[in-house]
Amino acid sequence: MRSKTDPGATADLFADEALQQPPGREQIGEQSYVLRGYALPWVERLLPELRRVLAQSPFRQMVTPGGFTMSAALSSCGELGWTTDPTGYRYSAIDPNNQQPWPPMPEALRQLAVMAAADAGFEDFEPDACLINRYVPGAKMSLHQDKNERRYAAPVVSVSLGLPAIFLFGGHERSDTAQKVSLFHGDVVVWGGVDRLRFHGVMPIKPGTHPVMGPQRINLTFRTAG
Ligand code: MD3
Ligand code: FE
Repeated sequence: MRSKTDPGATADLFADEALQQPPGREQIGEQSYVLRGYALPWVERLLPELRRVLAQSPFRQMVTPGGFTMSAALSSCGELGWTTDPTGYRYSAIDPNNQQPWPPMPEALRQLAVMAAADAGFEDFEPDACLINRYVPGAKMSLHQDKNERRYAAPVVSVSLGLPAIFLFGGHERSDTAQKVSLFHGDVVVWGGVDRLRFHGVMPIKPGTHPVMGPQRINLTFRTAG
């Protein structure tokens, strides 16, 4: 080990960091990483599972407590799913559309999320909720914080499928300028630690048709909500 007084220490610090960042991993925050193309080898296994989940709990457009219909449509799988009603947003074990539990989280989805979290430095991720957002061209998600999860120590893992999106990654205040990060089919992003409560959103999806997913973007976000 070198000491801080070693004149080579600074250069080597950067060299070590470079070695810890395999190509394809981009750091976008202190504890946030884009894993480019990470989900690509999983897509063929994910899509039939996703189809099963959506047959049981189809996409629906939610109305915010303020009365606005969200442009992204939403479903969930796992022990907990995301719902809105006139009293507010919350996680629920029951899908209000059919009064049944949400579909179980398919094992392939869970494994992908746990592996991605570990590769980004978050061991022992135990997701109990997977939110599934569907964006058609023009759909967006305004800047917001995700604050309804019980514990913020756990990271959030997101998987992007289909049309590209420009992700907005802001700061801890709504007014902080947001950096723009392009997300493509197969990209996985892991957010955790000090970045967990940063404002974020998605710019309106540009018109197009993805060769595998068609004219849409689907985003899976895995969380420990309960
Ligand atoms: C960053 N979804 O569902 S990825 C959401 O692409 C959501 O569908 C976006 O924001 C999408 O809430 C963005 C997921 C994401 C989720 C939670 C985060 C990014 C995050 C929490 C902190 C920082
Ligand atoms: Fe969010």
